[in-house]
Amino acid sequence: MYAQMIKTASKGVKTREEMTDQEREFQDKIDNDIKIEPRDWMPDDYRRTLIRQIGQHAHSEVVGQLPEGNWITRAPTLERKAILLAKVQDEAGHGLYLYSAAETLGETRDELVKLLHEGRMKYSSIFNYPTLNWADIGAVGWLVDGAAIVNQVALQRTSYGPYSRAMIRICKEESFHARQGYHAIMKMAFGTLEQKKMAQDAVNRLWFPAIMMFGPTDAASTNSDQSMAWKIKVKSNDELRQQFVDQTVPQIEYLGLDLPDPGIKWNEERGHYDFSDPDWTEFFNVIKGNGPCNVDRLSDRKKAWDDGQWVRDGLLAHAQKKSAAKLAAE
Ligand code: BYC
Repeated sequence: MYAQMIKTASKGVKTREEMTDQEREFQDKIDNDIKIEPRDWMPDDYRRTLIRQIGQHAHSEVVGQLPEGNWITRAPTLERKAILLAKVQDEAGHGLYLYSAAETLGETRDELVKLLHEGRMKYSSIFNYPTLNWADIGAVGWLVDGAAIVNQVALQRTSYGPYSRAMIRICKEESFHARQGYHAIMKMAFGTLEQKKMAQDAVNRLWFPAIMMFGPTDAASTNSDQSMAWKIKVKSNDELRQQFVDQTVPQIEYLGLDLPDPGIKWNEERGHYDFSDPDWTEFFNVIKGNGPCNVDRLSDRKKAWDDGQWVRDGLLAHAQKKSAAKLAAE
């Protein structure tokens, strides 16, 4: 269904006068913070935007397993290995909650996965960067999951019931993820000189990709106006990015690391840290499929999907056999 509905930018937000009676009634529910549930009437564009965002979010959780999964066998201790294994498994669970939320909108998981594999749906830009060493794994947990939490805490209040409820559960697990990442990077930052250098290098490389996770600037964001009017998004890309910078800079300072951006400076007047813009040309290039790892990530996902076909076939055959036996017994 979504494949037929795909389009890139949302149109301008309708004024109340331009809305039909049904659309006005829908907007009133949103304005009064009444959650929209699967069987409720909703505008086609609301449904499409949700399928796009939730589908993209689900894909990010699943593709996001790759850069970390790659390090499970090379974790430095048994304890770190067990923690990383649990975290990476959680991400698969997050993907499942989110694909299920998208299914309540009438879109199947198989169709969304197909669109991902055909390069017709996106996933978070951050997972197109490599994890070169163990310090990167700490930095991913701390910065990437940290950025994800900032975004997802806000999304707990999103207007679509199943998405909001999935977020509440995901946020609980996500905070463990960020803490384990900070703990791992802390060990390195307070470790030997060589370990500290590795931690610094990881932060330097991952800082800008992490702040790009919040999407383009509000001025360049094509979907924000409508998504905020429908409270699919409750905070803007720039607001969330600022919140992340404000909470993370003191953590970098606590670690005794250098700030990864010379533009980071406390602004007394604004009550926030100033920071430099990431390279937006790089961002748009990465989301178009030209980042350092896009090709590998997609081919790894396709291989995993194809290799798992026999498991899906087996489960389906078992379920069909069970329901046939149940019918025969009735
Ligand atoms: N990467 O109009 P905008 C995790 C696209 S997983 C790629 O502002 P929107 C984890 C955007 O789709 C956490 N594309 O968009 C997992 C749009 O293009 P289309 C993942 C991006 O949707 C495993 C265009 O740029 N979190 O943490 O209003 C291990 C214009 O943007 C990105 C979520 O998915 C990006 N970063 O706002 C470890 C959160 N940013 O679709 C960790 C849910 C923008 O029109 N999603 N684009 O062709 C959201 O909150 C919103 O979708 C965004 C973007 C804030 C990301």
